[in-house]
Amino acid sequence: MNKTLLIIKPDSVKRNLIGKILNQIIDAGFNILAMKMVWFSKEQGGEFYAIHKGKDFYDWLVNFISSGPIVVCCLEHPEGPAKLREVVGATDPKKAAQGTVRNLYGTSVGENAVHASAPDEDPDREINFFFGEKELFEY
Ligand code: DAT
Ligand code: MG
Repeated sequence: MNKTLLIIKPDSVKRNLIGKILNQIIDAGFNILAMKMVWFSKEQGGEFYAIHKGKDFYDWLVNFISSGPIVVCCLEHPEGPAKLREVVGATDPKKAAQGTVRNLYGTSVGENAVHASAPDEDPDREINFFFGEKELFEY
């Protein structure tokens, strides 16, 4: 089983969408290995999104991700990060395939409901950012 990280972003938490999003993820065949609600400081948000430093949307993104509580989940699925990206849909909700999380719940390219680790951008780094090895449940 391949592990990946999902974050339910502040827009979704504020709109009470945690349950709907988790249902959709579980229905797609993911196991939840660990999960917690956290509220990032600006510093933590900036460190998590360090890969985007220098981009024109970086300051906005760091402000947004630390604007309210988020729900962070370590997930596993035989097809791992690639499968989660498929279920989540394209970054811009307007371009996200019908029925994907971002199509259903995203409202703009920035406020796009969830984060999902990119398969080629070190999902393990993102998992380790939040969870220690011993915190991950084994099914
Ligand atoms: P993804 O979240 O699909 O991996 P990304 O890694 O390119 O997308 O960007 C990270 C986040 O930054 C994305 O979820 C929302 C925000 N973002 C990306 N492009 C943006 C833009 N042009 N304007 C505002 N926010 C943007
Ligand atoms: Mg990304």
